[in-house]
Amino acid sequence: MAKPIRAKRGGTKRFFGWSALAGIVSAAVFLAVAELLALLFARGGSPLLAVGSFVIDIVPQPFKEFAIATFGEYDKIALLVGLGLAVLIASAIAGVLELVRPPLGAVALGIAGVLSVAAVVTRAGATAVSWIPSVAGAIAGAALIIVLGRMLRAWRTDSARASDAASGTADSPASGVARRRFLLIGGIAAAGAVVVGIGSRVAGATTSSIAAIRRGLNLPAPQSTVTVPAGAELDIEGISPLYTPNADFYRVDTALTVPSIDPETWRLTVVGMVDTPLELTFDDLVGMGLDEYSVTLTCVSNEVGGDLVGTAKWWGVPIRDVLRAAGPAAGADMVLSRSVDGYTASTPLESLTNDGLDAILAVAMNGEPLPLEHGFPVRMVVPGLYGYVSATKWLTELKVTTFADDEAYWTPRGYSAEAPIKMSSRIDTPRPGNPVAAGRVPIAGVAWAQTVGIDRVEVSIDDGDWQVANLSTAVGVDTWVQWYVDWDATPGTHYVTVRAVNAAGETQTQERAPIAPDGSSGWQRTLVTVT
Ligand SMILES: Nc1nc2c(c(=O)[nH]1)N[C@H]1C(S)=C(S)[C@@H](COP(=O)(O)O)O[C@H]1N2
Ligand SMILES: [Mo]
Repeated sequence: MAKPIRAKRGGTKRFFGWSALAGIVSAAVFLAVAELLALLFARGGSPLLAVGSFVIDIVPQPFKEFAIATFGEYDKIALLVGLGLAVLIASAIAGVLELVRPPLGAVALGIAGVLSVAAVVTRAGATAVSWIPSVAGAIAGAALIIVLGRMLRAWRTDSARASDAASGTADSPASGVARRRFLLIGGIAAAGAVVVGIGSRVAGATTSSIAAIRRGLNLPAPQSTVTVPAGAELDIEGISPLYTPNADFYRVDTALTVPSIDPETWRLTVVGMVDTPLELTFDDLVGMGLDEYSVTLTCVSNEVGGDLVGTAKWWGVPIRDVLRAAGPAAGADMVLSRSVDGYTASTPLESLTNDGLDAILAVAMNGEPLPLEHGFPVRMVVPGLYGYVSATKWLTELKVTTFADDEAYWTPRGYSAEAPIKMSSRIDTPRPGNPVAAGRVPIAGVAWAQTVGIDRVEVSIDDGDWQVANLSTAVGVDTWVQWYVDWDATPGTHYVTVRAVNAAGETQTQERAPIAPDGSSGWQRTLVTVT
């Protein structure tokens, strides 16, 4: 008769499920212990964040572009969810291994501990104690998986005995003891891990103290402010505002958590090929006198027609003044700027020392201290260069060096070491997929050619003649301009194409280029439906 064997098989399957759960609970205890210790005394020792940051640094470029294109601003959340799923699956497998081949499950958790130590100690800002949370977490997780594995095997033995005796009936009273123990210990561990882990992560992630310091920060008024001429801002529904509100300003960076920096302890060091290495405090910097600058920032990842571009009024100090005090040595041609999170950018020295170019150390954005996610307390802003080679947020060091000797974060990852912003124009309205009613319809948008200025914007409807658009009055060459044409829209579908001409008389290139290695190009052409 086959019945007892079938019953046994079914029982084994059930234990696979319990063992997978035991693995997941053990991994949760690993992470919870590590998060708690990281919160208490080893900031930056969080294995989940360190491994996440490590993954961000090593994933191939096309994958990163896919992530940004698919998840946009939520790319980091998507990464954490993906990482969480991977941890879930791996820990379930570890649990099953511990059931069938002890102590392989514990070994797997040990390996996870080694990997997270490796990720933690190689992060920028790692300290002598950063490894402790990962090691302690791995020990706790491995101990638990061994204990739960033993209890589970005891339960299985009991239940097999019982089923031999009673031919497939449920667990005997004897097996109830092992089962209850397993469920009790596992349940307590699971609940504890959830409470401690989530509590520590939330507490660790709150930057409320720095947010409060930022709110209480009183910056001196700038010595000069930007004059916005009459006619600089057009009143057209759907066009980008001249100045992008901070809350709407695009954000691009590799930081999984926003660095929390107290301006009191912030220091900027100027090192490398200089006569006099410098160290500046926040007060030193602000004490040099702030001025207001209007600059349009652009990301190299901005596709034609894309929204990774924005304009703000920045308060800051010219970088040339700081560099002059340090005295760059002959032969230097690059400044490698470094963020507290280890991110680096390579900016041509000439772009930072040139008297005609307002490269600044910025401390305020649109009249308030830099928002935390935009680089509080100090970032760079350099007109005319894509953000990844110039706009280092959470700035902490300027190293005067050469392109031959030093390499920035994105250089070995498929992007050019030097990257001036390509002139571009964008249609803000009408938008594809938003049909408009026939009649007078404004076609409007923005165009930018930082350091040179926009001379003209031209629009073509259905590949007809180029019409010259009306321009807003320019604030300056580093700020985008708004443009519009009045269109007598007739029912049907129409193509609208835009191109710009800069103040040097050059026409925006029609040639399509992808964002890597040094920025997209081509004319935006959209399909508009008129009803
Ligand atoms: N520390 C740090 N600074 C950084 C980056 C980064 O990843 N880390 N990204 C750069 C890139 S690619 C761009 S486009 C700008 C974006 O600045 P924003 O997020 O304030 O718009 O910041 C630059 N500064
Ligand atoms: Mo960027």
